[in-house]
Order: sequence, then structure tokens, then C-alpha cells
Amino acid sequence: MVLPGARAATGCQPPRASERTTCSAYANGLNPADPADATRDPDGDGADNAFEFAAGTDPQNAASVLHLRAAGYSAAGHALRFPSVTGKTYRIEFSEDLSTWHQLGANVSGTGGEVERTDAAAFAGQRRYYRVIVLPQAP
Ligand SMILES: [Ca+2]
Ligand SMILES: [Ca+2]
Repeated sequence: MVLPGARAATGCQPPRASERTTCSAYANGLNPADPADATRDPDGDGADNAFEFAAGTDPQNAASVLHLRAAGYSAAGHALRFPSVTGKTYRIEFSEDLSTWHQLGANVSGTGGEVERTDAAAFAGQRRYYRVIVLPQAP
């Protein structure tokens, strides 16, 4: 849906980076002039529109959402997977108390597919919490 005053969703190629946000938002059926749009979750995937925008996921598709999941434990450690978006950079963190967080390995560049990383320092029976963070893009 293209809202009044918006450019057409197809062929939308704004010349300046500052216009990309508006163009992308309109293309996704959102209204940048409505601040309440940021906290809405029209696809019901649990990620609000502001988070979906930062993560590069589709705010109109519940299957498109950033989530970290455990992918099993082996002698190599705990495997973790998440769907990534090309051009995004992620940091996986772990905590043993949900208070102090530590970075797990190097930052991860999005591939457009699922990414897997292993926490080799984790051992069976150990309780660790994990989270994935989308790092801000350089201007
Ligand atoms: Ca959502
Ligand atoms: Ca979504």
C-alpha cells in the first residue's frame, strides 16, 4: 500500500540516504509521520516496528524476525543460530546471571541466511543465557 504523499513502493530509489528510511517505511505500509507506528507489531511476531526496522526484517511478515535459538550441544560447545540480514552486523552475548553480559567471539556479518556460532567455553549442565544484538550501521 502506498500512502498519500509517498513515492511508489516499486522503483523507489531516493537519491539521499536520509530519504531511505521514509521510502522503506512507506514500502512496508508504515507511516513515518505517525510516532505510534514504532511500537506497533502488525505481524504479531513479538518484534515492534522500530526493532524490525533496525534488524532489517519485514514488519509485515511474522516469519521474518530476528531470534536466537539454541541449536544443540556437542563436545564443541553450545551451538546458537539466528537468521541474518545482508548488510547488518550482529554481536552475540552471553551471561550467567542476566546482569553482566560478555561478548561471544567476534562480531558477525549478516549473510542473508541463518548464521551459526558455537560457545566453545560452555559445558554440559552449565546455565548460560544468550542474546543477539544488531549493531548500529555506520553513517
Ligand atoms: Ca513485528
Ligand atoms: Ca516480522
